[in-house]
Amino acid sequence: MSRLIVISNRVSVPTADQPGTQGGLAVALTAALREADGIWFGWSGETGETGDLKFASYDGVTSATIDLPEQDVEEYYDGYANRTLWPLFHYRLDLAEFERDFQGGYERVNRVFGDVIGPHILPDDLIWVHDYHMIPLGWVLRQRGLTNRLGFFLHIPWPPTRLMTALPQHRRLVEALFAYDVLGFQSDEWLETFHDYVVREMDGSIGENGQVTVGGRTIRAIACPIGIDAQEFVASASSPSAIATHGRMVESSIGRSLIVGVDRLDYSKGLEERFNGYRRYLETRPDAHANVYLLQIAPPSRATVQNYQDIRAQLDALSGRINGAFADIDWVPLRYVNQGFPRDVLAGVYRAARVGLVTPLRDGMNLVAKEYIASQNPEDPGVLILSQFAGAASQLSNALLVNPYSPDDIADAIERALAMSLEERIARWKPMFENVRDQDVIWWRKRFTNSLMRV
Ligand code: ADQ
Repeated sequence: MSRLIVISNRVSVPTADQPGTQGGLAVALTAALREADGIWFGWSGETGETGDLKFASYDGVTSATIDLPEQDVEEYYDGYANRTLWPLFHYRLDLAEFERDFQGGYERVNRVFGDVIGPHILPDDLIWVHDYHMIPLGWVLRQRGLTNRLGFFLHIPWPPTRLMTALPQHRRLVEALFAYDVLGFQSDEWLETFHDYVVREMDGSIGENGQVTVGGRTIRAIACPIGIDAQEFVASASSPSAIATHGRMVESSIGRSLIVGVDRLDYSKGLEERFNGYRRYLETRPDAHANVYLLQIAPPSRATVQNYQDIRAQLDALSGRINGAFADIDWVPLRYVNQGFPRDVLAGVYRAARVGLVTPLRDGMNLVAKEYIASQNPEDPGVLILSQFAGAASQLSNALLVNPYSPDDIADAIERALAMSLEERIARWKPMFENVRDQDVIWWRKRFTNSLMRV
């Protein structure tokens, strides 16, 4: 059996310090790494001289990390990954910064990764590279003479061609993808926009079975939507901690319906637009005031990047204005919490919420939507309101799909969700639950690695 090698910006295997699971991706990949005697490579998250790889093994899983010098972190991670590619791939050309130093740092770090990882690869290893931080790594490994089967999965959207061409040297970046044998995208939509680029900008062609040919090179590009660890979420939702959280939520809401949002604090998640939609709901339905409240959980992320500081300040101000305008002596319409919670607590919150409000402006997939569905009580499920621009919308088409840019759309959907009969709630929830359960994170991992093994 071939070993599995996973490479991503950060490594999230359990360690002796943090033995608990680290999220769905870690669950899916660590199980595979354990079975296939694999290694997960990545950046340690620390700044310092690069030095040698630091290997660690815990519970049958090996990880190997390097530190990165401060300049690399600034140019590669804060710079090209978070200030160039992330906004551009989320259709935010207005926020994207194009600096040669960023691109230089990005390519340099990818070369460093290739240099330090290359010697640890055996000829038969399957190599699976993750996400926009590491696009050129496959190319670097090929330059080092590796002939292994190489796969790449993009967790975020693929942007429309006309946006992509705003990136200086965009073709160089996309050409590097042709070093891989299999490319995975979250949805058909992102796969199609990738095809469009290949045809328009590279004079390539799209064949059967996902084959994409440019020049003399043919690779496979597939849609492979990521799932959650559904079993674990279902179990979490009835764990003692979830039940205690559920009780706390119900008690504190004194008969009011809870609407919940859970997101990393990021401009792609549409939080400002969501707050504006909720405000529209409150403005236009004064009778409903005493019956609802919105709990928005949003732990800060990427706090060293200015745009993230800006969005945080805007949301602080907006949440204050909404509460200032509508709160009563015994009611606060918006509870806005900037902290992370353990999984079972989140599951309890999801279960207590009559409405899950998931309205990103663009999202590769969006796992919160799936977690909300997995956590519901089958006898009395809540309603998912989901952005039509999330990758998850193609699988969760029984949600109330909304245009997240429209405050009226969001306000109407909230009204409809709160008024929905039990019969309709069950009829919508059931097929979504089956999808989340069947196309879970293990299904996703197998779909990708099977495709790679067939190369
Ligand atoms: P993200 O942009 O981080 O992921 P998402 O898919 O929603 O977005 O995943 C967020 C995860 O963080 C969820 O598992 C959620 O439970 C967790 N989380 C959020 N807030 C939390 C809190 N307060 N406390 C604890 N946990 C919290 C990127 C892409 C997505 C894609 C994923 C996976 O942007 O589109 O779905 O990768 O491929």
